[in-house]
Amino acid sequence: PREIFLKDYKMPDYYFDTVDLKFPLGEECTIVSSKITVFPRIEGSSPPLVLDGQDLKLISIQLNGKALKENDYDLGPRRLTIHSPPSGKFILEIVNEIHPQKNTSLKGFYKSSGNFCTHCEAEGFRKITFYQDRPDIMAKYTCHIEADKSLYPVLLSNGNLIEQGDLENGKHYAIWEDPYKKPSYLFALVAGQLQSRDDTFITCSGRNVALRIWTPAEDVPKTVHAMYSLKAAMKWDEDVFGLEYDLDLFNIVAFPDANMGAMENKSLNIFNPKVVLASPETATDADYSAILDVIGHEYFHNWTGNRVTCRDWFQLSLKEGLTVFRNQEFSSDMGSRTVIRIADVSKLRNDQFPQDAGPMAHPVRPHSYIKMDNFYTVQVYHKGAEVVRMYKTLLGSQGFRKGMDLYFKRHDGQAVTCEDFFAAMRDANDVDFAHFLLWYSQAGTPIIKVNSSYNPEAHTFSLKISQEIPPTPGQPVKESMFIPLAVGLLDSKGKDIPLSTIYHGGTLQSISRDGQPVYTTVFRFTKKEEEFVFSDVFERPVPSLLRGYSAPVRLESDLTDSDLFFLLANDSDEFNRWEAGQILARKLMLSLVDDFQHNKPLVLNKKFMDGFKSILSDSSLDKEFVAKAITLPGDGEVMDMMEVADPDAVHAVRTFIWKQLASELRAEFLSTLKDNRSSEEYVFDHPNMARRALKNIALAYLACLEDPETANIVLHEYNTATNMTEQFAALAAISQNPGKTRDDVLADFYGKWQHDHLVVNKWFALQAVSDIPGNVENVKKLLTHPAFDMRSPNKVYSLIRGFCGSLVNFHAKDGSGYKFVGEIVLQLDKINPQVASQMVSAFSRWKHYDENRQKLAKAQLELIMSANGLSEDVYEIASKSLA
Ligand code: BAL
Ligand code: ZN
Repeated sequence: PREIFLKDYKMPDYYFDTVDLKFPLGEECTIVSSKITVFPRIEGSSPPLVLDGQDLKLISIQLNGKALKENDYDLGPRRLTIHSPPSGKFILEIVNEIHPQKNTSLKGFYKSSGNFCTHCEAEGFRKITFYQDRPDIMAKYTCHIEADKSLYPVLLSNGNLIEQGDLENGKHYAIWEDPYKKPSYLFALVAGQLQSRDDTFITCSGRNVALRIWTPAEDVPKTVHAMYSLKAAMKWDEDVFGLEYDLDLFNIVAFPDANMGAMENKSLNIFNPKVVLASPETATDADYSAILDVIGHEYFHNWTGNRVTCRDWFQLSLKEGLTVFRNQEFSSDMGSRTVIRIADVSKLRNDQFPQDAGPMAHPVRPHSYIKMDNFYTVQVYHKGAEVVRMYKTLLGSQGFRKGMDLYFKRHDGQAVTCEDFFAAMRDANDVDFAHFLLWYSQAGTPIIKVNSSYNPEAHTFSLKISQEIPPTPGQPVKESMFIPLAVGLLDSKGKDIPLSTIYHGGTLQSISRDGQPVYTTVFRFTKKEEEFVFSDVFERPVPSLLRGYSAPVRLESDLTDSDLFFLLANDSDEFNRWEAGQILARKLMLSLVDDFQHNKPLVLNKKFMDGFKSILSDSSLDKEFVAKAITLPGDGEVMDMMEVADPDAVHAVRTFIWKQLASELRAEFLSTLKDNRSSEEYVFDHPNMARRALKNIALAYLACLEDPETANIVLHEYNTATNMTEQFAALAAISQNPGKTRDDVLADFYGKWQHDHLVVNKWFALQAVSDIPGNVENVKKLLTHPAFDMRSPNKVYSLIRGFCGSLVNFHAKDGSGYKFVGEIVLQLDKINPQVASQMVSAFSRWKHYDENRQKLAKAQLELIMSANGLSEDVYEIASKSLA
């Protein structure tokens, strides 16, 4: 397989102006015709024109109406090279054959559940027709679709519907025209039996936009929340960024089988139904929140991704990091900002930090790839979003908005780079922070160490800060990064101290602005070591460091446990209140892991229990915040902090703490449960979600006690739940404990919901991730369950990826979990390489485990590598993991 490098980027020799596509949809195959207006980048030049094409049968090529002969071009497995195109502008017409019915990769054009659909990002358009399939080729498209009217009554593509009508033999046609230039990855076509929920949105300039959400007829009632989310997103983008929708129609299609969660094709977003369909009976609060988030995300791409797109795929974070940041802000404005921030940071710690410390570590802008699909990663998306967040932290809301405005002013209609975004931020604010660009090129999570000291005579408080960025593949030595470090100081009563001045670099600088007190300041920490000294501090303060998680770093400080308990009780920065509790919990878990490994009895620190109890009983706190604060750090996060990851110890310690807390605080959990029941109808709003979150976590704690009283209570909750959030939480709570009740309730749940594939996927996932010993056998059985289908990514994600999340069973000492997943990867690779490669990623950090597990996991990776006909997708992850 060929590796592609950022440093080798070259501008294309040719640009495309207009593209007319024809799709007469057939039951055996589809004959695609394209007519493209081509012009050379350098006038008068006529180098060979190289087109991408994969799994296509070429039928004919014409240039300016003249058919090409066989020796006028070369056709390889991945490329079509036309040797001597005419000079100047010319028309290229190509006809080729494709087989959507046989396309199980779900890339390009495919048919599933009776309907046709496309997915082109990143490089899927080349599986539809021959094209310069790269994002810096932006053209205006028309799309002419013909199909049997009864089988495919709905025919959709990008832009505006300009013509439609009936044809002979029961066929009909539709012609779509997209007035905006776009790269091929945003092309979309959907044909099938669908019905829509229709609504309208009036834009800030008074235009009426028709909104349609398409699903199979029976699912239309479940699109109310998606429509609400879309309208909220459209309004938010106008209010916050001044960005108005630019066409008169916006379509969303929920399509059952897709590799990704959703796709932002211009004016025809295609979604996994999981992030469109919801009803109180079938979807949880988490599903409702995900729908808001993802509908927002895809809609926001209309400007950040579609109107301004990426020059090449290395720049993916230009659109994804920025758009994740935008949907995070949207969800924060629609719900609880602190809770959203906590969830986003937890994701970084559990998923992104481990990846950035392993063999697949890569910068936010990768330097190379074999298969671009492998780089839709947490680094590009979520660390990328943190990079965008840092611009805002450094420039302030207004400065950030000025930068965004300049970005669109300069680059609307263009394919650009991360430097262009940076330059817009810099120029709009007239600031000099070139050093900041290292965030795009250096991989690895910086480690920041902070030591503080108070001088009571001089009334100064000093923070000595150092940074270190660990080596990552291909980057043994790193330069110091530009880190915005938000800091506040608390006095002995727990109140914020007004910050007036600091000494930095030998000079005294003012912090206060316009005479207003400032309680949080943002240091620009750029060197390997620096000292920041606050003046006029009249008592020893407790510093609140990295407020709001102002940079994606690992922070190590000299804060004592009593400082952390103090911050947990008092910090005005709510995120840092949660953070203080998490630091304490991480310390506790790691020290108990050590005890477990040395066969010492496990004892729960009383101060921790008391702190935990006071949070649980503090009725002044937001309930969802409390639910987050009494949730222990995730397994990924804890294992990532260990020299040698020990899944058995982490599992044992988590179970121990969980049970200890449940038995000591049984009364508190019972009253939390009782106080947070409600007989009201389901409402998706923050107070109700917060109430349910707190009730459900109390239930989970109580269930682990396994005594008859709590077992009955949990079963009662399951039986009386009137919405999926509470029903599924009760099911999950019961499923912790093996036995007849668990088996009965799981069977009952399936019996109730077998007609609803999204709910059945939850049922698969819950069983897959179970830590009940020997669960691999149950998961193997589920592979043959009538509801399971290896061709459906959602099912694979639920059952196989779910299983990879089990500490006990995926990492079973006898290697049974690794062997099971290794075998599945090889089966799956023949069906859908993109999904298979995601499963291989579960092995990536094999070197982080003990010798026995290393041997077992390595053997599976080697077996995978030795398979015949391995896809590039799986090859890339497996070979990089072994390197
Ligand atoms: N562009 C791929 C799907 C998404 O991130 O929106
Ligand atoms: Zn996106």
